[in-house]
Amino acid sequence: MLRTKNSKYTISNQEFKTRRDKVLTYIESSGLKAFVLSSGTEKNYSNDVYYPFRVDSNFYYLTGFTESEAVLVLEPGAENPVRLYIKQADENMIIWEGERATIESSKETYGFDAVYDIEDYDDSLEKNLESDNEEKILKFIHSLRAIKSNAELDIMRRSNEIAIQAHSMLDSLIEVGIYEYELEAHLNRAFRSQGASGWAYPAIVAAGKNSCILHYIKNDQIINKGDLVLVDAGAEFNYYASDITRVYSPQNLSSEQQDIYDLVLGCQKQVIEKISEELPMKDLQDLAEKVIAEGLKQLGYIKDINNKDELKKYFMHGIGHSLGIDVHDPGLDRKKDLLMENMVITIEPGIYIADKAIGVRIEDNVVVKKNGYENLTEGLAK
Ligand SMILES: [Mn+2]
Repeated sequence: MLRTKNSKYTISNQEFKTRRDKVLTYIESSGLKAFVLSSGTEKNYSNDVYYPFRVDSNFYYLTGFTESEAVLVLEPGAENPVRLYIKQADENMIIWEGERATIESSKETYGFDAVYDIEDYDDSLEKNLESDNEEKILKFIHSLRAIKSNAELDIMRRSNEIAIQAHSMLDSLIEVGIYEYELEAHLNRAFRSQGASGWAYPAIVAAGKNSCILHYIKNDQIINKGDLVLVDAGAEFNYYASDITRVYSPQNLSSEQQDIYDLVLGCQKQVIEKISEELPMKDLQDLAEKVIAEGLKQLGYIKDINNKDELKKYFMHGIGHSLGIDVHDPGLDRKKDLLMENMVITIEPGIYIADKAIGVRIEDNVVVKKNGYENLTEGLAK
């Protein structure tokens, strides 16, 4: 039943083609020559073991092709403007690793103008391209990636559903004496068993003082009585990330913990309510900083609500970021860009009081709409 459900979340070959056409038009109208992009190479883990391959995000966005050591060339003036070079499997590779795409299958499936073996790739074109121009084209691709299509939004809704289901069981699993990695193991099992490829980023399961380490991923400590446990974990489903943070505890919160929790949650709700097309992303940051500064002053943690240095000791990161094929998706400059319809952003205020081992961050994934928003993480209690 689950497999049937997941199989309807796909991006059509026509959509991938439309994206390439937009980039071809951009290259041509900007007077540039061509764009060359690699799908990436297998990365060594140790000795003869390799990490599972994950295709380059821009390459995936333009092709839907997910194998390693392929090269895409977009060259508007050429006889074949869209060319793909792929590494085909020889007999020995088929025995050890299985089939790979072939020239025939790739031409048929993806609609490129021409597909060749990577052995026939000649890098003289690539060598003559100016890196500044390639940067410009990349920036254009990022601007496309920032605005999600309906098909992408469907996939991101599903990615959130999977992560919500994974998080929603943590309340009943958490108890004093278990280890952080036990919750991590549950999350990874829940992602994979629902058809996600796995995590979108290594899960942060941070108990007690670890909750104040922003990118804590060791996850090897015991959960003690009185600990808050900050869990920042999302799935990657069909190449799209979810990115959700909740705070759990094996018992009721102390009044000190509760005060901080309520402040972060109140802030998050206010920020989300403000989301709408054409609002500068920076306004959301300013609002979050204002609400948290006022709250921290009331609770006696800071003296001056206008002193940014004082505030930064407790709230030192951005209110959110673009989300998509990458968990920190490109294409949205948080300092100067306006929110646009169908951008997907995270809203994740946090307060970290290291000497009291209180770290609270609450993070939802939200689609920007013309006059408001759609919260993809609505289904998860907070
Ligand atoms: Mn995030």
